[in-house]
Amino acid sequence: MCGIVGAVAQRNITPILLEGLKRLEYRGYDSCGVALHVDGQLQRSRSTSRVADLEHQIEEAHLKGFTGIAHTRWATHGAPASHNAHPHFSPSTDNARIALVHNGIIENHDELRVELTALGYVFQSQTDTEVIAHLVDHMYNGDLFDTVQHAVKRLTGAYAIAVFSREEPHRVVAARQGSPLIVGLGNGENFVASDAMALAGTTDQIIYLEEGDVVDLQLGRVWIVDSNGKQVQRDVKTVQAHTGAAELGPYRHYMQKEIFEQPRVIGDTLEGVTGIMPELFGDGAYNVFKQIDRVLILACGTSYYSGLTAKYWIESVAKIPVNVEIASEYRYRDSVPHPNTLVVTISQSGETADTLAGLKHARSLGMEHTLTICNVATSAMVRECKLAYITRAGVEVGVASTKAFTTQLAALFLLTLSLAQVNGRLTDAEEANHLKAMRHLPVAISAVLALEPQIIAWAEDFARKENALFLGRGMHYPIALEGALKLKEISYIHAEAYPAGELKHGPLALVTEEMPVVTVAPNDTLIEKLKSNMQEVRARGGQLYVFADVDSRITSGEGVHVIRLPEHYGLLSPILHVVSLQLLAYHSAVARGTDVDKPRNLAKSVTVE
Ligand code: HGA
Repeated sequence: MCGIVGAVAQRNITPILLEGLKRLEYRGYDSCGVALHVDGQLQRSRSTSRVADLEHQIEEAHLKGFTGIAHTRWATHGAPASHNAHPHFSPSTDNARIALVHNGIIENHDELRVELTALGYVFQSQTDTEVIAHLVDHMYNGDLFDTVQHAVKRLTGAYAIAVFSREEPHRVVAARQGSPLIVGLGNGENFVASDAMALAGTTDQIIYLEEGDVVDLQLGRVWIVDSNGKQVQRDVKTVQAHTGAAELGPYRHYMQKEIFEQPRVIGDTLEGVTGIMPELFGDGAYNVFKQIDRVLILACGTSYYSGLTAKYWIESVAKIPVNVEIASEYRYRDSVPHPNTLVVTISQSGETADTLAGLKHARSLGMEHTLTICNVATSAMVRECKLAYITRAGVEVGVASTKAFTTQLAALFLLTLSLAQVNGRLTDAEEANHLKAMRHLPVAISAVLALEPQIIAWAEDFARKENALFLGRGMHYPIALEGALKLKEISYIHAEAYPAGELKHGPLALVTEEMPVVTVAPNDTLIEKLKSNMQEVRARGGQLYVFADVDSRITSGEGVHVIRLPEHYGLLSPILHVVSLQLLAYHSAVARGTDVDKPRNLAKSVTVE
């Protein structure tokens, strides 16, 4: 969350900074801003609207410069207001010497604020970031690189920062600890950014900074020191970053486009998989899979639900016990580690701060067998894990994850089969059947997408509700959880999901005629139990909205609305059922007129705790 771009060049850099911000907007969109070195002064423009508005302001003000920094914010400390937008200036707005942008949280900001206030600094914002700007100004000794190296020693918490000084017009200094930051190398110009995508089209020569690094960017030189102040060489990688999202085409929102891309991206994710083998996850996977006797999955949000689905798969097919943990909880709790654990992290961006910290924590407990399911091959998560499967969902713009989720499920199903094979639990015939089913997934998903008109009709009803319940059983319980999450994050309708058997233990008290109850009803071994749970809802007047499989013998009637999925899909059924729930959430949000691709208070990539 929060996106940073900075540049030192011999040409006007505002187009580069603005383009970078547009590509980083997925990280946060509460506010944005740019600061430039202009004729010996620091000048800044900030907006609480989108980057397009900032661009307009900058054009109007004819703001141009050769050195500068820019930021798109997801507020942690202080409201998303103009005075809290980055860049922050020090010592004051009128007499600025230092400009600074930050991604992360400074945990000792209160005590630093007290100290700096006593020194005469006047704070203009409620952010934790502003303390860094004043601290750098206070410690400034004419050499910004040296100053920042000393200043960051006073910070606790997480940061990626980029800073420049009025007094050193051709220099930007940046540092990272706990938040991502890359350097882009140009010809007589250099750049810094939160990710390589921000610089696509400007440079593909990328250095991934490591924890504790401080970097000095000048026109013809990039100098990096590690946390001990020792000069270090970091590898330069040629990175073909995606240039962002393609055109919307016939779709109204990126989320809708991404839902409809699922047949293709699942096909892409499985492309080249001609047989099940551990090496799909990297060299050495066979040995790792042979050594482990349990799996620990760490993830957050939607990725956590893909992990929960995988637990059902791995335990029933590979017969290996699986524990799925919310990464932000796992990292802080006392757990019982075991060296024979395969630690699996799941993250779309590969940057999720809590999941990265969970992984680090697991390693510190002696669990060295690590594997990630990730959509970004160059991400920290992939670099940190020994094994990986890179999903090929492509760039996902909508904040509410759709195609990233289903491609994760496809990868996790491959993991299930690979573990089963190494564990002696996958016959050749079973392998062939599973592969056939996986290859058919794009067609099967397309058939679910064709249900959109019926789902739109339901969404009209949902748009008028303030609450909804989602029910599922077995491996469709995590799908119900994901459906409820989708609905709440984009339509702002309060939604909760329960395993259907839990209803009578509490949530049934909420059921009235006003309560829509979405039921995921595949034709599996639990269908009769689920039908009884549905009766319990009907008996209390609840309105059932049932996604049933074609052959599940559930019929529409008073208070029972049924949409039939075209086929029953066995173990892969969660991948089909979630698509119908994505469409329901999407169309409910559209009917309510929300900002579907950028829902309030959220961001796409969660790089703070
Ligand atoms: N703490 C800073 C930066 C927030 C951030 O990195 N969000 O992802 C602020 O609130 O401005």
